[in-house]
Amino acid sequence: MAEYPFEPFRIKVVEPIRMTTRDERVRLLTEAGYNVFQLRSEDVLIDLLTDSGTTAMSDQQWAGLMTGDEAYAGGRNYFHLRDAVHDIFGMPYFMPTHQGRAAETILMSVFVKPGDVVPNNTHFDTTEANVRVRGGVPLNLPIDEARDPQPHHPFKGNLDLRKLRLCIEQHGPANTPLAIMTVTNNAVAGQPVSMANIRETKALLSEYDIPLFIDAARYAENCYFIQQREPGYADKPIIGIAREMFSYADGFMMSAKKDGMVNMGGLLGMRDQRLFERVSVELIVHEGFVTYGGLAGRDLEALARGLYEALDEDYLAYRVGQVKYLGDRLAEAGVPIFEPPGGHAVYLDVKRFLPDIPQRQFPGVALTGHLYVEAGVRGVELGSLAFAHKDPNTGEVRYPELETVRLALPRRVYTQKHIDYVVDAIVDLYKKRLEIQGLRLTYEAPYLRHFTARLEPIEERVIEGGNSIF
Ligand code: P71
Repeated sequence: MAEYPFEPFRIKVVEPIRMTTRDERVRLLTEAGYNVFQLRSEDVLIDLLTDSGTTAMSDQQWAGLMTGDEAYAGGRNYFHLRDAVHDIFGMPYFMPTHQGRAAETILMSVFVKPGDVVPNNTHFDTTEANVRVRGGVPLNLPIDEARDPQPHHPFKGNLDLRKLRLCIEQHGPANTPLAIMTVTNNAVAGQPVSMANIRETKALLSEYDIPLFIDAARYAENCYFIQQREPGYADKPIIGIAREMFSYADGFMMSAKKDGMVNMGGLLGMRDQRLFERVSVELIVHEGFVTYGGLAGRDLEALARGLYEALDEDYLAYRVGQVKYLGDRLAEAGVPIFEPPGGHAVYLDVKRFLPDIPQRQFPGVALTGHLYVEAGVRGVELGSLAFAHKDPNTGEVRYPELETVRLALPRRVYTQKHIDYVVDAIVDLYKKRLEIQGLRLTYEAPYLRHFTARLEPIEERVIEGGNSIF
């Protein structure tokens, strides 16, 4: 294998990137309240904000759009999607939703009552918010190695079974309506979960009759890691690994905007017919009829095809290889990242990148802002802005263990040269890291505040040469 990931596709359609200057970007970021969610994408050179919904679809998917059947009920594309869901996930009941969080909302509305706890290897932001909105308590139970930024464990996304048992014993099975396994573990640097861990989690939950749901946004990438790293799976095809993985689950919810290879869409699947009947009611009230769930018929077709494309081994080798290439180049240059690189993104380790800025001053947001100004690259903070929360009893702010800036790679979008540009930009920024200073909030919303927050520099610091923006 070459030292760089081979891109197993040719480019048929291109989308121009608008060039910007540093001065322009300083102005734009200031207007955006130092929050890159408030930027226009046209003002970004390389957009690594998310791998969600940013996939380049294939010619087969675009061709599939033309076969869209836009009937209100029983459209043909629903049945294509149903066949794919049965084939890959083995779930007898499923429904499309417009995206992942809609599936979460519907699921939590039937499962969670105030005071319930919902354990997860680690909740991602929308799952956590959907539990909280129902008055529930989201609990994160990652293994201790998840905190270690060095590459000491092949499956740092795993759930800690000892913590899970303690949690159930402490809160009681009656107050634990479901448990979730997020694959890959997005809040833990996109790290994978092993098959053994999923199997053992299911076995433990069965003792208490608690259903296991898989948050399957990046399940194909997770299956690829299992094939590469877990003994006994090297010769198993990815689809076989996926079938085994979901055989341990009572259901799954999925943001199809990731490993569904589409720009919009979600899935909710389950084994239990009575549960399906209950969630169907919610779906029809909030999303649409069960054969389209808030999507157009053509979207269902693109998803039915995209699900298989994400399982292609040449594609996955390129996909995970591209992320690894970015991570390895940065690590070689001495930039602190979480190692090993995850499936969809490289996460900068902000506590080591900016050790002097405390979490209450949002060092990850400051770093994200500087990366945009210096290079036009948009990452996203996943740290004290996205995940800190106030303790409801004491009012004390709890900061997350990991403070990261995530560089998520859209699927099939950026070339080798784009990635090299990002590496050079971050290595340059690392040399200038002492110029970066903290921020304070000027506006925050009660839930998911990172999307809409506005911030300002804590003090104007004039750096010699006048090069600092903050
Ligand atoms: C991601 C996102 C979406 C996002 C989040 C924060 C900033 C920017 C973009 C969404 C997920 C996810 C997992 C594991 C459910 C959802 C919600 N991730 N589970 O990582 O990662 O799905 O966006 O389709 O509603 O950038 P949805």
